Amino acid sequence: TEAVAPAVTETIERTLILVKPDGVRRGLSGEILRRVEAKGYTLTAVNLLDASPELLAAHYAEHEGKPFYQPLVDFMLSGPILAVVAEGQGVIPGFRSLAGATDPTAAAPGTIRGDLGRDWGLKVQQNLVHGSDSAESAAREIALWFPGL
Ligand code: IDP
Repeated sequence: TEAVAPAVTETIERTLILVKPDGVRRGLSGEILRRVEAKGYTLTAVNLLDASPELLAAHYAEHEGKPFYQPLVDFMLSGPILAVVAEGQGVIPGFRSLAGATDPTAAAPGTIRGDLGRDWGLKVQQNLVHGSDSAESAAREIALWFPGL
């Protein structure tokens, strides 16, 4: 009888990363993706696009009605966004950790927001990046930004 290798089912974890318009405008896309790759994650899809209001409404549905919602959507419409799917073990919390705290003024040095960001906006935190916050969000957001993937 042949030895049967144990079935190692590795779940491929994926997250959606967005380099927001401030990051693209400031020429930080390469630096941000460099940090993601240097951590050991793999980029599996990238797309530079001008997001539509409909896409942003779906993406930020959970924030609808909050005071920063409309300024946030307007900011995300202000220029191209680099949408990226990154893959790797623990990539969802791992990228959140690389990104740092939502408020770039408070974000720790060593993080993307802490090293490269500061609060450029009056009504919205222009904090360079978005990263999915859970497996459910990642699946939902990847389907929105990369239909067909
Ligand atoms: P996250 O991007 O760190 O996950 P969320 O709470 O999901 O933060 O908020 C989405 C985005 O909305 C933030 O990245 C930031 O750009 C903006 N935002 C969140 N909270 C505030 C706020 O209190 N004032 C202004 N902008 C905010």
